[in-house]
Amino acid sequence: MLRFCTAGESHGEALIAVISGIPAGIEIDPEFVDRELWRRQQGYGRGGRMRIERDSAHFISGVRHGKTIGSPISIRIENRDWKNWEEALPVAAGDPAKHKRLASPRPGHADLAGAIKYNLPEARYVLERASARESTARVAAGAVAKLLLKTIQIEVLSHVIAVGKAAYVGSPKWEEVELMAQKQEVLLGCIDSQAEQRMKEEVDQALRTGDSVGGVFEVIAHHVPPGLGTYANWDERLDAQLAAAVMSLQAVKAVEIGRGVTAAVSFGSEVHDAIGYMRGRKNQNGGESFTDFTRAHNNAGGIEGGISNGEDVVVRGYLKPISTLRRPLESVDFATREPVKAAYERSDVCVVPAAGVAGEAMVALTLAKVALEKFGGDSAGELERNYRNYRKQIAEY
Ligand code: EPS
Repeated sequence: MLRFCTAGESHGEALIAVISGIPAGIEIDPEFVDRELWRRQQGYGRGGRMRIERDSAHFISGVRHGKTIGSPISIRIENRDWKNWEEALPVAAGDPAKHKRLASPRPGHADLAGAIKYNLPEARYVLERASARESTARVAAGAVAKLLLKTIQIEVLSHVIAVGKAAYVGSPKWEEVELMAQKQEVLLGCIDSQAEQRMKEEVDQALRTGDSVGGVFEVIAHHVPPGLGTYANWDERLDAQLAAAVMSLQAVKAVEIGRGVTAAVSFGSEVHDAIGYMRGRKNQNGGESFTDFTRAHNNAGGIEGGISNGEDVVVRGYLKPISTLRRPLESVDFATREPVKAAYERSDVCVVPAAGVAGEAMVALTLAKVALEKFGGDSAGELERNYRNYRKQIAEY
């Protein structure tokens, strides 16, 4: 069973990811993992922290001679900023005079609810763990999941479809999303440069006014075979698992599968993906198609009845604007209970492309889990063999 967890705080010594249940023999390319971490650091509107960090994955266990060995994989990512916080946030008791309080909670952040819940006098420890810095560890774990999925030909990428009110309308080709992921310079991660410029203007406005801006990313999982997940039990539905995984990301407030939102306000005839049959299709395009069944479009986002249907799986994450504002909202001082402005140290203004990369990680980890449940295998060879046999079975259907 694939499981993973993360540990670490935003300004602590390091972030940690532990992943277990990955079969032996999966090739681990550290450059690929670091490239994923780099992608998460990009985007127009990031704050000062991204100029400090050079996120890089240090594998501690579970990988030997470049391949997984079946035991739990642990990864450490250094926080370079730790050296600036060591005295303010020591593991030992330290000097209380050096403690940096977060004196007034930020509306929208975990600060107030977390401080009440953990019975803390202020919110420093809350923000340390609630911060989206934690998504770094998820991206490292997700990179391992992506390398596993590669053995069964599944790829996972994202692109940005909205920043504030600026939106991209359309359905990109997989190749366009692939090209986007290869770029060495990331603006806002939109495949349409005109829409991207409008997105940049939204960020510029937030920068000018001391505000922040949210948006929507779309994760696409390409070449997912039909049959992952099941309607048999509520918690085994693929859409439910993906929704929970993406919703768990910091600042995500809504998740959509395919065209779920517009489907709710459309007639059935406008929504459902009509089924066709094209004899020989699966043999004509180099093994890209799983069966000879065809679909008019993919409004279902590759999932029907909680099961993947062989079309690309499409999951959208809707991000609220970052809750740290340079021109802060009203709040209350933790100590005096007097009205004050919410705390501000430094912050990102827009994180939509970075959140998309974290979304890819969560989708990849979820697909890796359900793929291992479906195909099983303690080694890469066994997994591939089981996958090939299944492909043969569904091709003959
Ligand atoms: C983040 C690092 C953090 C935050 C951000 C995500 O760095 P710092 O707090 O040192 O500036 O900028 O977290 C938030 C947006 C948040 O609200 O907590 C990162 O590595 O992505």
